[in-house]
Amino acid sequence: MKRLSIIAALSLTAFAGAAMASSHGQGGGGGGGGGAQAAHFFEEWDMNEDGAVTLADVSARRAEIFDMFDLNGDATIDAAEQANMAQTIAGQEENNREGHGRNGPGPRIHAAMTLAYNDADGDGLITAAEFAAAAPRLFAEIDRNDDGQVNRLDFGRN
Ligand SMILES: [Ca+2]
Ligand SMILES: [Ca+2]
Ligand SMILES: [Ca+2]
Repeated sequence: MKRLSIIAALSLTAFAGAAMASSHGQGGGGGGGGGAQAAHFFEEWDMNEDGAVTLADVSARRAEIFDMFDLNGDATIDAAEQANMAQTIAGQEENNREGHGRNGPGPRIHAAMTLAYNDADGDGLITAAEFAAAAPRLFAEIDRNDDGQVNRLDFGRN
């Protein structure tokens, strides 16, 4: 299971790299990347592949992400593991700035992986329980039209 998640993360990185390469050198040709960006989002977050991302999908995917970054498997993401996570996110953000991902939920999803977002008891550690508890908050942020699912209607300019 953990192995699968890591492979998924690696393929995500590869995808971002390819997107960066293909858009490199173009100015800010707005709008064009929306379709690919949405497809990528669903590929990663629509866990039961029914065409919509629900709170259940987000919770399931975040549980996988937690396991992926909990390198020593102690159900806590400690400072060292947070540093690794921050580095991974920074790399993805950099790719997104190159032309895809600006209008989608990516930045919010990344923000929701930080210590500040998840550390409810302020002890500097992100426990599995804290990470799970933050999922509904993230979901409410990315479900812009508040219909209980994130779909293409929730992608857009603002
Ligand atoms: Ca789904
Ligand atoms: Ca850990
Ligand atoms: Ca904590």
